[in-house]
Amino acid sequence: MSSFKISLSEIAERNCRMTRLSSVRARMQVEALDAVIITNLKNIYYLSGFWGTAGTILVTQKAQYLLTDSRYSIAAREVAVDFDIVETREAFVEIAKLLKKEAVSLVGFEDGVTYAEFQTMQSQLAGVTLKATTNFIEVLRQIKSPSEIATIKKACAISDQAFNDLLKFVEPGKTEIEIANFLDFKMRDLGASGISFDTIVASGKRSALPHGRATHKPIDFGDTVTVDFGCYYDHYASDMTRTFFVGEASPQMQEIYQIVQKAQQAVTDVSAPDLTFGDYDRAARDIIETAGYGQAFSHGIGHGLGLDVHEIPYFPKTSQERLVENLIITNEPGIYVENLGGVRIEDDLLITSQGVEVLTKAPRELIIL
Ligand SMILES: [Mn+2]
Repeated sequence: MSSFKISLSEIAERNCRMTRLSSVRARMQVEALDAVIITNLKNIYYLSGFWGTAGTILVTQKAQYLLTDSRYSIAAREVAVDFDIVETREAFVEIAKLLKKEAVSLVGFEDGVTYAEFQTMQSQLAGVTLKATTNFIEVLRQIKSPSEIATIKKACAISDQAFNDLLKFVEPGKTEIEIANFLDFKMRDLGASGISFDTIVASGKRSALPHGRATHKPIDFGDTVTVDFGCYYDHYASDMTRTFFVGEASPQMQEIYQIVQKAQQAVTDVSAPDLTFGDYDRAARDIIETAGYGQAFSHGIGHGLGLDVHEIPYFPKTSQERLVENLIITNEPGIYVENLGGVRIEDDLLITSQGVEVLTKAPRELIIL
């Protein structure tokens, strides 16, 4: 072992990545794969710590390789210390050689590859059998490590602060795009590397659009305003939605708000290890259906959150799968009434051994600015 200093957090990270590789090999064994090719750049980061626009990982039972081109090979050697780094612009030509050397026959690849990549693979890896895999790495990514949890908490804290600042910025006359830009800039100003998806700002009747894109429409007195936004902090996403009112809120919109808030709180309250995915959805849907707005809650209750802003798990209404510790998931019921408006409240939840920790903390009570 060399004598250069390595911090405890670096050791923890490295151990974590080695554990991930062990999990990959365990899954390879279950599926009788001799090797697996990883092309999804976020999955490459997850396994190796390497972040770039070009890279391919090959994992065999004996070794792990990271193939990238000359723009990235220095960075790759620095971070992916447990990988053999191969500098090339023809990853699959090199992979063919490595597979031949290890006498590999059945090779998994990720089904998210483009058709062009698939054709290249087929022609350059002609000597082996290729087998498509679905969510091979994403399955592992569902359970977050302590450092991933800490990073996502920072991303959530940035969103919280941006929202609190936004409440002082919004007034009649400001346009939806101005509001979106304010949030985007604020999150970057607070240390985010970017936004995790195009910021949604939907005001007035447009708030009935669950994913209304921000337009040049000015905010009017009496408008309902829904903002759905998030950032990337050190590669990890946050995702939060709040609805508020400007000037005044009609009795019906106030009623809808209270129903959504109650439904959203109910989901948080029941969240704990062992709750079925179906019951996670049901906690909100029961309340919204009983209030007569069942048809107006037209989407799922939430999704996983991590390197991607939307990742597995999702929560099909009939799923018997169960929540486990260290999942990070969203809780986002909504009610949308055409020609009136809509309300959605979304938080990011960490499932803990005891129950749940709400990572997004911006106010959820009805706000009239
Ligand atoms: Mn979401």
